[in-house]
Amino acid sequence: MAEIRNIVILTGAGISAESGIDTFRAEGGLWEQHKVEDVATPEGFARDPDLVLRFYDMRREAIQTKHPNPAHDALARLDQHWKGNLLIVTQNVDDLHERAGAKRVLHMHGTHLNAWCTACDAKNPWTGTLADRPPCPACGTNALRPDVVWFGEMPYEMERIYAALRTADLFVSIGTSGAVYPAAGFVRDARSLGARTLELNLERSQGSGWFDESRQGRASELVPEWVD
Ligand code: BJW
Repeated sequence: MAEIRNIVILTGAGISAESGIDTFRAEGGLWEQHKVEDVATPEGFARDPDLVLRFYDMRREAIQTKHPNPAHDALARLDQHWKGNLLIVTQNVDDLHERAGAKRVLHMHGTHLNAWCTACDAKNPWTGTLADRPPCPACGTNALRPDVVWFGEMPYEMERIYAALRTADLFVSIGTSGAVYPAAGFVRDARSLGARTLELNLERSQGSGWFDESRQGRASELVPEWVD
């Protein structure tokens, strides 16, 4: 990687699959057991907040019992040693990149570790449940929701992400199906701006044709192989 200085890495549910966290679109994945429009849209939340809060309580509880796998560990090593610019843009709401030791991480779809108060806009660190309708620690109103990005909502930190994509020499996509925009479009953006593009995924993603190179396999094997 001699000529490479600026790296953007996009991660998705596939990187955490071997830690035991369910992906969304696989057979037996979350969207097979739950209707996406019921649990991952603002309209679904307005219709049945209890259902949505229970869904996220269940996910938050599960994530807290899981641990980083060799793919997270490898990216953390890269983050610690890479002297150039590096940004790990994760679509995941889990904190396994951080728990592995990575620092340069951005959660574009939010985090299960915050509760967002829609009354006062406070983002409160959160490890407990939300379905029991606790009050917001900042304003006392019962208007907490998970701090995650649902369909139809604007993903976080888009300006920072596009700024990093503009100067990227290398864009690497790991464990994502390429089904959800705007993340699915990053490969085209990065490539049209001159970056080399690499995909590491169990299978070819929907946008696989846009990558200069696509390697298929388990993240716990492919990512350490690529990093070390
Ligand atoms: C392994 C593995 C192993 C398994 N090793 N690999 C065109 C342009 C722009 C927007 C749109 C558009 N068309 C439609 C839209 C709107 C919409 C959208 O994309 N809809 C699609 C269904 C078409 N997008 C939005 O609404 C977004 N907002 C938006 O666009 O705002 C306007 C805007 C426009 C332009 C610029 C900027 C903004 C918001 C999307 C929010 C998504 N939210 C969710 C829920 C988050 C909270 C939560 O966790 O519950 O995010 S949905 C869900 O999907 C979650 C994920 O982050 C996301 C992506 O899923 P991911 O990670 O790819 O998982 P899977 O399961 O799909 O794939 C896993 C992959 O891993 C598979 O390929 C496996 O093979 C692989 N794998 N095991 C390696 N061991």
